[in-house]
Amino acid sequence: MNILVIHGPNLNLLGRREPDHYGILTLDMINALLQEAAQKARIAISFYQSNAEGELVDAVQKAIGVFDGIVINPGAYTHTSIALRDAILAAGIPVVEVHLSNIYCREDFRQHSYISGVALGVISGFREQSYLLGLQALIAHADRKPG
Ligand code: CA2
Repeated sequence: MNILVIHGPNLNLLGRREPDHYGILTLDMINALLQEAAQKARIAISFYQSNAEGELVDAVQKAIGVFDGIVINPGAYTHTSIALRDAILAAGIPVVEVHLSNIYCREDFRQHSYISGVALGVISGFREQSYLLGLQALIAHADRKPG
C-alpha cells in the first residue's frame, strides 16, 4: 500500500504560531510521526506541501495510478476550492480529509468544506492525531476492500 499525505497552504508554518488551534508540532515532526506509523504498518508513505492551489490539484492528478490513498489537510482551500474537489473526484483515489483544529467549533466560514463531499471521511480537531487517525482510516478501508 502506498499513501500520499498532502498538506495545504500555510501548514509549513506549523509550530510557530496559533498553538491553541494547531498544536506545537512542526510539519516535519508530524511527517515523522506518520512515517513511523507507516513503517509499523509496513506501508509506503510520501509527503507533499504546497501553498498554491494549482500545485495541490497537480499533486492529486499525479497521484493517479501511483498512490492507493491520500490523507489531505487542504488548509484554507478546504473552504474555497472547487478545483481541488473536482481533482479528488476525478482521481477516484480514496481520500481522508483531516484538520488539526475542529473546524465546526470555529468561524462560520470554516464550517463548510468543499472537500468533505468527495472524501471517504473527515477527521477534525485532534491536532497531529487527526493525521494519524486519517492514515489508520485509509488502511482500515483498504483492508476491508476485496483485492
Ligand atoms: O485545522 C486545520 O487543520 C485547518 O485546515 C488549518 C488551516 C485553516 O485555514 C483551516 O480552516 C483549518 C490553516 C493552516 C494555517 O496554519 C498555520 C500554522 C501556523 C501559523 C499560522 C497558520
